[in-house]
Amino acid sequence: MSDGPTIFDRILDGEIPCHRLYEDDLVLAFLDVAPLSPGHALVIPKERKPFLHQLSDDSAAAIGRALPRVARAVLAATGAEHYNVLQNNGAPAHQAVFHVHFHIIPKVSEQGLGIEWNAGSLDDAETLAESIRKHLIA
Ligand code: DGP
Repeated sequence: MSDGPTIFDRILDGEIPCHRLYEDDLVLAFLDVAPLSPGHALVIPKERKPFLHQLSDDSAAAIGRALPRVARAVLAATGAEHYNVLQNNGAPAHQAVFHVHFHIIPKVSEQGLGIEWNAGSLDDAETLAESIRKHLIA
């Protein structure tokens, strides 16, 4: 991961064009340049952080407000009824652009996100839950 500006920084700065869908003080949404299905959109904070857990509460709240709005518009425009929201953090987790972004990906028959879901079992869950609770900051 380089520390330089990402492609999304350059979109935010107006250096690179995008198909803009929504914008407010804290959020921008635009069409993904390599869509998995028609209407595949990206919703990004204007705050320049690579990972979700680094976002300020204000950016996180703004993203939370924008996501359902953009999803409703994508569904209405494409006629899709189903969709996935995907948010990758880290190269091993398939993140390619190191600026927080949420994908809204309509699922239309075979088009959209394919998921391999290798479910495990819930072992010693309360120990783990207790550890996570201890790390949560109110
Ligand atoms: P991810 O693997 O979650 O980091 O996905 C990055 C997405 O960003 C990928 O679906 C393609 C999209 N993308 C990369 N470069 C550009 C660009 O220049 N413009 C737009 N609109 N999308 C881009």
